[in-house]
Amino acid sequence: MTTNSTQLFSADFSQADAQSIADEIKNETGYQIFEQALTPEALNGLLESLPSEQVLVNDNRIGYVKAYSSNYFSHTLAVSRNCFDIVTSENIRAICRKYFDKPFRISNQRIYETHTASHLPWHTDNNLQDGNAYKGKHDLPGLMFLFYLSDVGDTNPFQLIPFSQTWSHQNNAERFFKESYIEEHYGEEVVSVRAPKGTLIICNSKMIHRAKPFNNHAFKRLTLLFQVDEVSDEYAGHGENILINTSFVTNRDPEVLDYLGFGMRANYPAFPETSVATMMPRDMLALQKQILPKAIKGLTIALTKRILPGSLVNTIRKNRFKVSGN
Ligand SMILES: O=C(O)CCC(=O)C(=O)O
Ligand SMILES: [Fe+2]
Repeated sequence: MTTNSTQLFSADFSQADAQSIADEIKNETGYQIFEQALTPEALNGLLESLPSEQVLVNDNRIGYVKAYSSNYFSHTLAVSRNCFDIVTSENIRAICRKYFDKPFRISNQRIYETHTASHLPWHTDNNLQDGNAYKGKHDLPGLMFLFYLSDVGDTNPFQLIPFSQTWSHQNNAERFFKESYIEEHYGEEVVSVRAPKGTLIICNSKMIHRAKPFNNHAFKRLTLLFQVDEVSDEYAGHGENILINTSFVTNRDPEVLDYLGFGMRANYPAFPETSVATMMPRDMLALQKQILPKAIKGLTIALTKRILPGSLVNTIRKNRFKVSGN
């Protein structure tokens, strides 16, 4: 239950045995799928809690960023109570508890929209970084949780290769797998997850997966993804900076705080790295339209203050004070 007493998960997922899920992911196929694991209320609540896709400039709120064709909302736990409740839920942590033999923590989380132009090739998620840059693979146990927030059919399903967590290390020198190699050797085994929104996919982080490439500029898939990795001295600082709204942390059980990474180093910046330079021309144009009226207002005020004599500005201020009383 959340603070609003919304039932987060379907009976199917709530009642599933955490040990069996952990065993399947660790020792068997490497993944589990729960169709519509989120209840419609939880899904709608989550969608409503997301900020608008407007890019924020000199604004203290936290919103989406644009990395070329894709939109990312990288600080879900700072903004959305609904995301926080899902990510820290007892059901999710129970699976982690059974899966990990050692301490574990969230190493990243985000909501994003896939786009036809940004294709991520076959890969695993047991990655190390040096700042923003990919540095190589690690061998720590890890879990990847992915919730579809859009209905997914033949266009852009998440794809995985069952059991690939047992042999993916053979390619550890490379970040990605060659399309032709996967197609030739494992083409028949690929599982494409066509499923309604609210569906949860849990994978071993060493499993080979990708978002199936697609060619439809109008299609967008909204997804919540987070990853939980074992904590290890060898890779101290492994994980992204995570911002959290402190008012969400109503359960201060040490297990929850450790899981969120309180007091632990996190050396990676939030993904993805963006600036105005990673915006597409149409987004830059939309941004100009958004900020131009405010920029003109700000400039007019600044100019007026410069032109008018100081005594007159003070008189106007005093009169405003009298009228508004503040
Ligand atoms: O959204 C997807 O289908 C996969 C995303 C993914 O694998 C990743 O971001 O590492
Ligand atoms: Fe991935």
